[in-house]
Amino acid sequence: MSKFPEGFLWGGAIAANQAEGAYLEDGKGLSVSDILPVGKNRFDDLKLEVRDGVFYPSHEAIDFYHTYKEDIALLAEIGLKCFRTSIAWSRIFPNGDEQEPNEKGLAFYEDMFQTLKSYNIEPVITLSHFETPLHLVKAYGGWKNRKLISFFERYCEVVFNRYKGLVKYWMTFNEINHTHTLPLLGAGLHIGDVDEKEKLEDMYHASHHMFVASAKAVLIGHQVDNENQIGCMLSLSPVYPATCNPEDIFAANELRRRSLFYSDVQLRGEYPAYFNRIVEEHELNLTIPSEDLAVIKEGVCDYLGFSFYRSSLHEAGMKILGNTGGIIGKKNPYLQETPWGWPIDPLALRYVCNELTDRYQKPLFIVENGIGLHDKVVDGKIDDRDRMVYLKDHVEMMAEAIKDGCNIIGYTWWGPIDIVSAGTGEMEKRYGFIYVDKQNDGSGSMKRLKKESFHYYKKIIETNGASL
Ligand code: BGP
Repeated sequence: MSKFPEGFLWGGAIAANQAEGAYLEDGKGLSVSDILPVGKNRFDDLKLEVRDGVFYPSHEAIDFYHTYKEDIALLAEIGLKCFRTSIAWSRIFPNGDEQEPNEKGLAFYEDMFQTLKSYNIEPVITLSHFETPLHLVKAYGGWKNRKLISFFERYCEVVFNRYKGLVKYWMTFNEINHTHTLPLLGAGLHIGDVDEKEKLEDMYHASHHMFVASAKAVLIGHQVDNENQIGCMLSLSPVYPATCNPEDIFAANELRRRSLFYSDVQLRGEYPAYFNRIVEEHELNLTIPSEDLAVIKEGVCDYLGFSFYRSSLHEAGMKILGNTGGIIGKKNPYLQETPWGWPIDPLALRYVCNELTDRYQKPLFIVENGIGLHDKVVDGKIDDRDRMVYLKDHVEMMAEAIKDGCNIIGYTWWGPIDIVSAGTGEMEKRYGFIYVDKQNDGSGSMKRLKKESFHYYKKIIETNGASL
């Protein structure tokens, strides 16, 4: 018997910038993701422009901009109930600060959402998935500038109205807690050579403006259509203390709070008490007007969307500026790792669902979970057993969390079709149930091929999680 509620949203998730390609087509402007080159050091030595002679696999990606109809037809064969993607903000407002939107961009997403609906697939849409228009970074300094609030508001008004009746599930900022760990992607911040205090001030101003923008999005979204469900989205792989030394336990919890700070504000509608101490200890000068606090209070998110891939291990004294998103910490001897060194820890999914339910009593939406592997085509087939095991183990833990009392409304596997990796910019880190013949150097036929896991996920969905 299935342990999953009727109507559970089984799905898959991608982001516009990692799949669509066509990075300048039909009037699209550059976003922060478009200027990141390939390679694991892609976040070092950032230049705010596309550079000659540098290879950007994401500029073509898997060409989803042109192939979405065929790709959605394939995804529909799996039986997805929902599909998460983002709207590339710079397709709608190429520079981010215009008054009038780009019709071609709006029409593209309208057709994509209609295509999804024609298969009874519910679109789940992220308003900004590492996709701040680059112009807003260069001309305004990114989200540390409060002018971005009104630009985002205008963007939200336009898309909520245009897609009324087509889209019900929304999320404001993807992994908003990456404001600290990946400032350019998370908050359009190009951190130069400044001291720690200034860095923190920029980051906390940026997150504050994003909180206000997110709250305004919730208010506008509800006003346009009271059916709209608008969530926040965080990277929430749990943090364990490295030992039972109370110092490590305390340090791990402190680090955890730096991440949960974001959902504390977006779900409780106020800054947590522990924030005062952060401000005092770093002697931060922050401008947080009381009118903003009223907006944050009113625009509380409807649900908590989060990504979960692994757990991390933390000990006292580990130097971390900011929060946990993206941090792996010490090696955990009890866990196996993916080829990219990410600890595999399904039980941690149950752990984190319980932690979040206890803290917020809000619906949870697991909007990213998956494993990057080196998939090899042998005799026209791809045997991706490790992906099936990962999927099975995580779905099992999700079922346990539901039995524990967590209200989990859906699960979207990250990258149901291979896409470009956010961390490395490469194709080789594949998450898909559908293989795309495109290689790191840009070669490949772009053909799609079902992996073994395609059939496995289909069976899980067909049986509403009963057959694992
Ligand atoms: C999350 C991002 C995604 C994504 C995923 C996997 O942090 O929201 O955009 O790609 O992680 O990471 P990677 O692509 O680096 O393997």
